[in-house]
Amino acid sequence: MQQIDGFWYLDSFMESIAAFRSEFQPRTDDVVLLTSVPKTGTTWLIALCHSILHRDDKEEEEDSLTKMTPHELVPTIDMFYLGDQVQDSPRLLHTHLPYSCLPEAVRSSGSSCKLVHVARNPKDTVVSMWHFYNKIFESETGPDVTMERAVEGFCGGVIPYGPFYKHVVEYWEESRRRPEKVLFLEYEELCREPKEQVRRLASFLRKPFGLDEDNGDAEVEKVLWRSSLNRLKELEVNKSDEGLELAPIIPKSSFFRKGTVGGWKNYLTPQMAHRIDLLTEQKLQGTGLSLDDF
Ligand code: PAP
Repeated sequence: MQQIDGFWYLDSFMESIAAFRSEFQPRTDDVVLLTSVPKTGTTWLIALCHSILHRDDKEEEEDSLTKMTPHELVPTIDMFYLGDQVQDSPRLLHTHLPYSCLPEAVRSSGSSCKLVHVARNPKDTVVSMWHFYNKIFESETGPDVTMERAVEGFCGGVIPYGPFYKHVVEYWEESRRRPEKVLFLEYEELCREPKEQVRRLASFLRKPFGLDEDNGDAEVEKVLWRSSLNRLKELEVNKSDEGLELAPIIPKSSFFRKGTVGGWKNYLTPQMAHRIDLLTEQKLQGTGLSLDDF
């Protein structure tokens, strides 16, 4: 990895990241850029936003989630920058870049280019990351990366697009400064109160649900079901161990696992958990953000 402006990036994406940062131009009133640290809820956020924005489309278009894996429907634009994307408005794009490293045109574009960030509690994020990288680099002798090493890297800030805390806090603070531009969601809140959070997300995307119990709630439920982990992980397109077209090393199935809150308890020792908790407290002190699990 290489460190630039305080953040770590995988060598293989450096060229694409540089092109995205220097060339990308948001279109007036049409870009929604989803942002996340890896393994904090990207796939869920993509599916939710896609389902919200396309819920009035004809059935076959609406359910493109059954035909394409979420990461192919909405590619991570900094990793695979192919120039100005041909997409209908509102364009839905995703990036793992931290706020301070986004293209200047995005940061200065006011609320026409909206950003939605999803954050997750750090312990489940580490464990999810550990599973993901070990799935990609599976070896016959067991995990290549031990949990000790994963926690060490995480706490030292040396993860792709890390340090984790600096990344999350940048979006959190920007969402407080400019709530009309940046919406900050938390994985745990989405799990705890999905209907309220999805309504919040839809309003932010300028596609609010009706307030009536019959239609409004039924629509919300439908979006939640379409985007649910249980449904997505059973779809043929997502079960495949075939790689993504733009990144053949990453199996499509690797984005879907347990999706639990607090699953870290099965993997982290009390010492590891304590170390992460102390760091979380220290790094989030005074920010008003807590990133708790439950
Ligand atoms: P990415 O950043 O590489 O795209 P991302 O989607 O952020 O990965 O994270 C994957 C996690 O989200 C996995 O969590 P786990 O390892 O703790 O299980 C995955 O199971 C979970 N996930 C994927 N899709 C959904 C979904 N539709 N709803 C809830 N959680 C999901």
